[in-house]
Amino acid sequence: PLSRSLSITSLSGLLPAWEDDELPVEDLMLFEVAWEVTNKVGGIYTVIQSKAKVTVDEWGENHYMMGPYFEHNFKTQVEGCVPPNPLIQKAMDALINNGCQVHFGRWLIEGSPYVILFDIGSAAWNLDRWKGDLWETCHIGLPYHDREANDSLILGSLIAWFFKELTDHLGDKPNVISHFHEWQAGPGLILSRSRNIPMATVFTTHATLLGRYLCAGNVDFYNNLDKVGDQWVVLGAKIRSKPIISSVLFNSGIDVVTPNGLNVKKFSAMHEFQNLHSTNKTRIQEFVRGHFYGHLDFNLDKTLFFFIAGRYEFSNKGADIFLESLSRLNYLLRVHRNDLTVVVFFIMPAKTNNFNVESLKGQAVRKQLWDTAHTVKERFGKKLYESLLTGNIPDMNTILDRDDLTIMKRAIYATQRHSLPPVTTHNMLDDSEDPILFNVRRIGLFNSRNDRVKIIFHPEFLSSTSPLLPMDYEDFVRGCNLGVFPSYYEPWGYTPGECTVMGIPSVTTNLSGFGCFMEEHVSDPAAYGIYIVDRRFKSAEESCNQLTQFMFSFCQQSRRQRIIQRNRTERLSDLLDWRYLGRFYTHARHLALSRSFPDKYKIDNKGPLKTEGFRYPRPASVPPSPSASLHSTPHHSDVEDDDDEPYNEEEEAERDRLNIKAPFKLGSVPEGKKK
Ligand code: G6P
Ligand code: 1S3
Repeated sequence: PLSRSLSITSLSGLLPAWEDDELPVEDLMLFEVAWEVTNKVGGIYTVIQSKAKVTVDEWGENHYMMGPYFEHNFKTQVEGCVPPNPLIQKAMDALINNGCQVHFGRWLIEGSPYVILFDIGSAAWNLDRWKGDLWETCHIGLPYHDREANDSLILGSLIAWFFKELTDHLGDKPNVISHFHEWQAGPGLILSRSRNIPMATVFTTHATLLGRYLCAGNVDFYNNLDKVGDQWVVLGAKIRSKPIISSVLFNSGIDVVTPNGLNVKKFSAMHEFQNLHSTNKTRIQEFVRGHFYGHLDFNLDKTLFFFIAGRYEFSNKGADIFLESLSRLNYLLRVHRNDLTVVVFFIMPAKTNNFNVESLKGQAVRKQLWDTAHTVKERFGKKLYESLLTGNIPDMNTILDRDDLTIMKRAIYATQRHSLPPVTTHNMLDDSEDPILFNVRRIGLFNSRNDRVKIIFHPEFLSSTSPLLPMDYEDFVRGCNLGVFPSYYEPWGYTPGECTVMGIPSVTTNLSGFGCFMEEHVSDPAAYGIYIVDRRFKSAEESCNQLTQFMFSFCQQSRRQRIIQRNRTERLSDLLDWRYLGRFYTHARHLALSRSFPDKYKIDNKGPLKTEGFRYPRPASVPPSPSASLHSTPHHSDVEDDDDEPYNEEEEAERDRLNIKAPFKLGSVPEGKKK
């Protein structure tokens, strides 16, 4: 019989009543198929890569990931080897002997999973034949020019071929279960099923094309969900094959909702993450010193760093309401004569023509000032030393001679600039049409002296090898004060989750899976540094005001309050740990096996998953603010740094901890069989 496919969507959801029976993984082989295996494109890479460890812990040598082969990715991320299981080698050989290239190795990430990677180019000559197969099987026609859809068909055909070869030689055992992620892996699933390959299958979607396209347009998506069917037809004509592949996959409905987890790192010293915040913040401050050279009339010790990052979908990711709210925040900080400055980073990749000269010059000027200070310091030190050797305190009025003063004056003159610090760090290919720049011009936030909110648009993902801002994303996030992700279309949204596990507060929305998940499981998310903007039931104007309020009240916190809040934020990490959230995937696999091989695999809980109903209570140690609208944040102070107050971070953390009953028992998660 045809194996029945499971559909899962990455929205937040209910927690399963956990079954104790573990799968006999020694009698099974698990394959996980995704376009983003060893291939970073977006959020799905994070799912696959971060989940690898818990999956390998459970499945050991019987777990394989499959995806496209790209030479650069293979060379930089994979250690090639021979498959230890001869059946895998045999199935690969069947393809290789027919002129296709298939590569095997260990992906060098935590858990070191095995990967089987298929070279799309080497099999492209089969494309027409495989298009014919797809048409005959399920009447999906792929347009000639659609590279993405064509590539996914080649990958899918190779994978279905591999599974056919593998299962033909398996006999009764082991049983195969394959898990396909997103529509790019869809053809592999469709073809496997149409060829009656005896295996259990799971399909996970991470975002729908329909949602992406409609939300990015001018459609009031969430209030017109009943009309989505019509839009599907309209879009089907526009983007053709992809929605059809998706609709074939969605036909069987949703069985399990799988919240996205992370591989949570726990430091042995409780406040190590606070120290990391401090060191990385210093690195960001250095960059800012260069970027704003000649205009550094704000106090870096009273400067907060906010950021937004992700795929450049301007309105889906909420960059539109973020900019609008920043303009309002700027106004509020100015009228309240607040001496705080907020530097906001937009990290969203756009088409560029490398860094711009002004940004590079800024860093060069900063470096030159540093070198000058160093030279003068050396000369000063030498003279001081010689003077002390002769038993004299030098005359401080003359210890710096004319040459020293000249060097210093020349360095200061070099910092003069006749333009404002640039908003963008790169030369944009589409400067006039770019939505962020267009809106920055509209609201007039040009990094002028009077503005309390400064903007830096870095239209490229961060890298530690960048000559401009040499930091990787993780270090950058750790150094910031607040991540702002006011998404409109966001099935899950990893960015605020990543902030949380690093102890950095963030803004999310009740239209994102992450925001809904937090709303469900944390009594007062804002107290833990998770600010949820209502974009579901409020107008855009009201959402903007709410976001502005969140940011403004964040700006009013003292340093001590920010530290307390970071401690709390970090405490939510357990909730996002794959060791816990991996259960949903395990449950989906149980369900798929029980449906495909009912004689061998049984599951008690066949119905929809049930919530365990836990909630993190409000933290008890710091009294809430009298203001109802701000009840969640630690109480505000007019003083930026009330460091004189006796304060013991460890005690504070312990007090909160005692108030929180463990929401779930991590011990109840099967550790898996380590092979
Ligand atoms: C960490 C460090 C402190 C530092 C603080 C800055 O907590 O341990 O030494 O003062 O970060 O916090 P802020 O919110 O001002 O970036
Ligand atoms: C998608 O990636 P995105 O940023 O295009 O998949 C992610 C992983 O499931 C999800 O977190 C995100 O909301 C989706 O949008």
